[in-house]
Amino acid sequence: MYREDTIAAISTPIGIGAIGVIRLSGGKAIKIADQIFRSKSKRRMSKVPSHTVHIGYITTEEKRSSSKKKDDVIDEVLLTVMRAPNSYTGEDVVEISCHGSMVSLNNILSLILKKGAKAAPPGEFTKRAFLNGRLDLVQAEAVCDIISAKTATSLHIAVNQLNGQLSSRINNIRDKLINILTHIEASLDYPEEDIPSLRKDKVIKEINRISCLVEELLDTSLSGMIFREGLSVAIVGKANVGKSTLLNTLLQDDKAIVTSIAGTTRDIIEEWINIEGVPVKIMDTAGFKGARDEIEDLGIQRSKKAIGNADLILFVIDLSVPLNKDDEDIAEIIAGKRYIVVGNKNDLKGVVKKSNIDKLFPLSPGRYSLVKISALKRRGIKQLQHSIRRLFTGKDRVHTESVLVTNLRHKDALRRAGETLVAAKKSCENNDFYEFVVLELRMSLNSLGEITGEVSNEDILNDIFSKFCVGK
Ligand SMILES: Nc1nc2c(ncn2[C@@H]2O[C@H](COP(=O)(O)OP(=O)(O)OP(=O)(O)O)[C@@H](O)[C@H]2O)c(=O)[nH]1
Ligand SMILES: [Mg+2]
Repeated sequence: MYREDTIAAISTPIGIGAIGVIRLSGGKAIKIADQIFRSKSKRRMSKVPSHTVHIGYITTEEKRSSSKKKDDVIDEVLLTVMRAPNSYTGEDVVEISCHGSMVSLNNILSLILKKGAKAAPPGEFTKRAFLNGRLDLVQAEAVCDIISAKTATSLHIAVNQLNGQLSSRINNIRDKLINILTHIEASLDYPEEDIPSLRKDKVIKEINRISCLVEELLDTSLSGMIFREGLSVAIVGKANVGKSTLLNTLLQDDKAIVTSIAGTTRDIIEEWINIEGVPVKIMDTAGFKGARDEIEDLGIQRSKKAIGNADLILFVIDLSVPLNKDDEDIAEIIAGKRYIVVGNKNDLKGVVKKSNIDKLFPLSPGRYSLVKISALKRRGIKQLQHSIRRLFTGKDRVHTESVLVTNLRHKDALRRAGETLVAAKKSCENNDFYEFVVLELRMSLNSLGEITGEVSNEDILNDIFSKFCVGK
């Protein structure tokens, strides 16, 4: 069992709320509760059963003289006792729900620290849960993802991860690897024994099967990471094509100023929206236009920067006026990026033909996707949203029951596992010694073990848990 000092932290956000929660975990948690808490039922917390809640007061007890004691009540609270090992951290845990005032929370926390607890660094409770075997590393990371989930879909994927669905897929692959390793190693250790002789083609077939399982998981990582981290999408186009109108329509809010004057938007406006479950940071940018003043120049520089940083460009053109040099300039700038051409003002009489748009992209005529909309009349918006989601997460709606790799750390470890599997297969095919094959398979096994935390080191753990909030 992982034993260290007793830790404490405020687990609810800074600010005023109906209630605030302070958490304590460690060997002295319940003893400290007895020192600072007076229950209305006069029971001592060291005597109460686990998983019970008690009403009472947090008090500072000061000795005024040898006989007289003065009790200062800080707050009336509910105190929950959860004993090891059946708690979040696996240690004795006490949770104090007080009134959600920062004064009350801070005073109770200071009192607890005075009684010998240590202020918990970020993620320390979850780190202890991991070190005590209550969660594996993938599940611990899911806790962080649940807290920061941006859409219901992201939340669903993180909850599945906390339930151990990704872990069990990884463990299943590891078991298969261990099986084949045991078999090869046994034949190396006891060549004369009666172990069914190793057939090379069988080994290769099995490594292939394992490789496919790793690849299947890796294939989910693009969608997975997008559901977790979100996409950044820039709305770009020449002045007056309706970029800000499109932003407002997507937000269903009048966030950006819209006028018929070319050059209305000067600065980047950004907001998070939910597109079919994908969290999207959408950016409205200043329109490109030939003649311009100093402010417009600066705005366009910012637009170019936004193009550079975005995962996807919505290149808005106005279907009701002829394309011009500004459209050509933008097409050239975005050529190397992922983009969708958005033909706006489809409610007006159109003058722009497909062949005109093709000329904007001489290197890839017809290979772009074009969605015609009317941002003003809100037509074609659903189709545009669908096209955005499909570009990144494939043809079908993502099955949220399915397992997705959402985390760069997991993706990197899977990639390394896949590479060493390929190397192991090559060694087999080249008739290398089985010792080499074993070495490569062991490297794959280690990479997979890093994901769940079977194999870990202090640096990896510190890096992961430092991203958590204090009190989690
Ligand atoms: N008929 C029609 N008019 C539109 C549509 N979308 C925008 N407009 C009009 O086009 C004008 C310019 O719209 P904005 O949204 O400000 O255009 P913008 O691209 O943001 O312009 P800048 O910020 O100046 O670059 C406004 O008068 C809008 O009402 C549309 O789908 N149909
Ligand atoms: Mg604008």
